[in-house]
Parts: sequence; C-alpha cells; structure tokens
Amino acid sequence: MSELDLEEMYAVAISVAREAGQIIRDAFDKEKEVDTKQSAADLVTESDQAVEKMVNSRILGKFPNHRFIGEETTAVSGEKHQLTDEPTWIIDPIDGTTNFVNSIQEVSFSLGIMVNKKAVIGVVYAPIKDEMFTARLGKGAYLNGKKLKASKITDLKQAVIITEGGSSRDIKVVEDKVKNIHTLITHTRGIRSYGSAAINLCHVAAGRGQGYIEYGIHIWDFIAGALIASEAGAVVLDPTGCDLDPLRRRILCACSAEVAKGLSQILTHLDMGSD
Ligand code: LIP
Repeated sequence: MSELDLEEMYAVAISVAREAGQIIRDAFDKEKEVDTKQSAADLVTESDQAVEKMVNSRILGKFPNHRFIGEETTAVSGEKHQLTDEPTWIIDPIDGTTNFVNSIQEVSFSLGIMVNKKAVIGVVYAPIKDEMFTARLGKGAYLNGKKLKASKITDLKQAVIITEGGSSRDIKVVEDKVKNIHTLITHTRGIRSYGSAAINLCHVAAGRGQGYIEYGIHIWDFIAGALIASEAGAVVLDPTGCDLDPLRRRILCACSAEVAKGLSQILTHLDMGSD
C-alpha cells in the first residue's frame, strides 16, 4: 500500500467522521428509537444504523475492493470475523450508545483501518465536544491537529484508571468485574467510567488519566483508539501482558510500561471469547 493510497484513505476517513458527527449531533437532543441486542444493556438506535449505512456506502463506493467490519452490520449477520491482509475499515457508528440514548456527551464515531492485520489509521470523533482524535502508524496522534502525549506517571498508586461495567449481565462476568473494581480502587488514585471505549482510549492518549482496562468489548470499539493511544506513547496490550489480539474482546492501555505491568498483575483476567 503506497503512501499516496494511505493519504487518500486518511482524508476519506476524516470526511466520513465529520459526516457521521453531523448525523449524531442532529439526533442528540431528540427522542430516540431504541432497540436491544445481546442484553438489555446492549443498545442500538436508528442513528447507529443510519451512520453505519452512510459510512459503508461512502467507503465501498470509493474503495470497492476494501473490506468493511461494522458493529451494526455484524449484529444483523451474527458473523465471526476473520482478519485478512486486505485493507479493512472497522467502524463503530456510535460508540457510547447508552450515553447517546441518555443525551450524555461522551459519544463518538470510531473508525480504524487495518492493512496486513495491523492498524494503520485511527479516527475517533466526539461530535458533541467537537474533538477529532486522529493517528497514523508511525506519525503520532493528534487532537484537533494538536500533538498528543500520554502521561509520564509510572507509579500505579498515582494513576487514575478508566474501566467500565460493560453490557454483559452474566453473573460470573459481573462478579469478576466487581472484584476488579475493588482491586483498582485499592491500588490506584481513583477510577473513572465514561461509557465509550474509543473515548476512554483517547483520554489516556491525551493524558486525561493513566490507564484503561476493559473486558467484553469488540474490535470496532477499540481498534482506532488503540492506535491513537499507542501513537501518543501509551502501552496497549492484552490485559495478561501479551500482545493485543484485536479479536480477543479485551484490552489494557496504560501511559507507561510500569503502570501496565502493575495493572496486569493485580487484575482477574476474564475470557469473553472472540469476535
Ligand atoms: C460500548 C463500549 C463501552 C462498553 C459498553 C459498550 P457501544 O460500545 O464502548 O466501553 O462498556 O458496554 O460496549 O455498544 O456503545 O458501541
């Protein structure tokens, strides 16, 4: 894939993110039509579907040979994904749908592009706050054009860690997550929960906290934010400390290797299957 191809894909990614942001903003304060998916806490609205449809047609119209993985298309097909070496656009039309339904501002459009199974472009747009986070592999991460740098903290005791309850209501999963929340409160300066994996990763990229850990999310929730965080100098791993497997439905992100190691050692690691 040439530099020129990547430039073109990056420009298209930013432009569809802006268009997605407009759809989200227009619907934000209105009454939403809400449906549930895997659990009563796993929501979809007509706006999620409208954004995904628009993005799918824009991308495949421009790059007919590229592959597309979208949260809502997957919800309908129920398919498992196989990552190939082909350029693959991975999108979450509204990351933070529960926030969107409740008109809470932490909502984002997330778009990651993988080539040869590696993330090369990440765009997360938070339209209500007009925050455009972008990254290209090896070229740094930016917020509205300003370079991002993760926090320099190495001591877990000084770290603010973001984590989420997630949408699974399986009793064992909930118990393990509660156990982890107890552990995190005990070992860190505090925990936070913003309701959008993509935004959580961008917060770590921007130095707004030192780490983020979540079990049970999907490739479309985190692939763009993971590139943005790592291009800002953060460490992105599987929670056990191994390399991140993008289909494995879990992620650990920390501002430093020390905080990452500390987190990995104290947490109970949940196995939530793969995409
Ligand atoms: C959300 C994630 C969030 C997680 C929620 C949900 P969605 O994605 O970003 O981190 O805790 O359960 O999966 O469904 O709003 O795109």
